[in-house]
Amino acid sequence: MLRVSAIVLFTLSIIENVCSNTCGHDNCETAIDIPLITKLNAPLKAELDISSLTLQLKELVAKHVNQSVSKAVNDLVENILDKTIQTAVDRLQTSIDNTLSTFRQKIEDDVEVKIKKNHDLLMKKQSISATEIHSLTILANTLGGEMAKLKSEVQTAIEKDVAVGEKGLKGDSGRPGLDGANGRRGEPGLKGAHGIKGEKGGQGEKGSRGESVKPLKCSYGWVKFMHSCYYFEFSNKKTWSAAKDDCRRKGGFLVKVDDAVENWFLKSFVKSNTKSPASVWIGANDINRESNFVWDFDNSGLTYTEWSRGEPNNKYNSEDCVQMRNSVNYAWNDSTCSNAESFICEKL
Ligand SMILES: [Ca+2]
Ligand SMILES: [Ca+2]
Ligand SMILES: [Ca+2]
Repeated sequence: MLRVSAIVLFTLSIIENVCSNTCGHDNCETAIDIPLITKLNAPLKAELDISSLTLQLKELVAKHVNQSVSKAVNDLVENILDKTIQTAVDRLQTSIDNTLSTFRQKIEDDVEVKIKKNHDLLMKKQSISATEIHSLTILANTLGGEMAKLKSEVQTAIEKDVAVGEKGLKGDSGRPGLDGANGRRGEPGLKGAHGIKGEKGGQGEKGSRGESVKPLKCSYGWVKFMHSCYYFEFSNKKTWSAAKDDCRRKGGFLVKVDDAVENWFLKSFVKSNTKSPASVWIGANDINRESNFVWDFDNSGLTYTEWSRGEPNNKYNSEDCVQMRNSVNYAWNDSTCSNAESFICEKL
């Protein structure tokens, strides 16, 4: 607007100068009335381009109007756009908040359910461990169920054990041979009393039999069967060597399977466990000399075995430790000592 005013004033000054130079007092009767310039007494001269001036003024006014209208329209559009965008942003934010809230709630619910589930599992596991040991101890001591099927095998093994004991006593003298017969009676009397009576005979040899009937108590976590306590480690799998060390730390040794009865008991216990380990280390190994299997406990050879079919095969020339394997009904297999497996400790 200031610019327009300046142009008009400038134009007026030009016109006034022109008129003052060309129009005398008598010649100014023909002066025209120029719009926007009311007191201009200028003659109509070709040099004064009024139409051009008017056109310029119109253009200026039109330009100004256009700018104003354009700005107003732009402001209006921007305002509408701002409101529209803000509304959209608000809706989006609300939607995101709702989604996040729902998602967070779902995660919290899931976590709570999982925590409860883990807790239940833990309680169940603890419950299983206690009841399991109890029931299996009863199973072992009563020799029920499967024991009936293996009764003849048990009897044969027991007789074999007794026979071996008698031979040892006979070594002393002829007379002790008779005493050896007494030893047979002592065997069913594992309950204790008969063994002690044997000592009254005054013979040192019989004293050793007294030891065999010492009442055996097993520590917590150990399972008693016959003359040994057993610790079944199914949770912490270890290499054969680490398992051996762990058994020694516990005051025992990696189990030595002396006969079919002990083998049957160990297999029955492992099979009845809910974890059903894929394999379980026992103390037999041929680490020192290939194919010469011995028990780690006393370095004695294997008098009883239950090798699985085709075993021991020393596969890849790297199998020196013996395990019971689930896939073959826990029959024995030589395997790689560095594998981490469950294992069984024995304590006398
Ligand atoms: Ca044993
Ligand atoms: Ca081997
Ligand atoms: Ca093998």
